[in-house]
Amino acid sequence: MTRSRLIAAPVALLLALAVPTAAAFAHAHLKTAVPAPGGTVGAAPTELVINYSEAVEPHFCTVAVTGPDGKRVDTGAVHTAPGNAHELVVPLKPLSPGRYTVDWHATSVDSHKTQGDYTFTVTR
Ligand SMILES: [Cu+2]
Repeated sequence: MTRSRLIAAPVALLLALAVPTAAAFAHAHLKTAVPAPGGTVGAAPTELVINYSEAVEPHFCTVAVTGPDGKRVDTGAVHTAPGNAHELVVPLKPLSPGRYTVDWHATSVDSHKTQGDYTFTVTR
C-alpha cells in the first residue's frame, strides 16, 4: 500500500512536467502597439492598444504606463478588444506632453507568461 503511493507521486510529477512543453511556442509576443513602441504622437491618446501574436487572458495581464513624473497614468482596467482576444486595450488618464514608459506582463490563453517594456512620447 505505502510502497505504491510512493511510486505514484513521482510518475504524476513527470507527466505534469512533460505535457506543457508541447505548447511552448504559443507565447504572446508583442506584434504592434498604438502608440507604437519608440514612437511619437501629437495628440494624447485616451487608450493604449497592444496587439499580441496569441490570444491573451486579460484577467492575468497587467500594463503599467508611467509618466515623466513617475506616476501611473493607466486606469488599471485592461480588457481585450471586442471580437479580438489578441488585442489588449489599456484605458489611460489624461496625458500631458512627455515620455511615457509601458511595462507589460501578458498571459496567453495557454497560460504562458511573457513581458516587455517600451516608451512612447506625447508632444502636445
Ligand atoms: Cu506559450
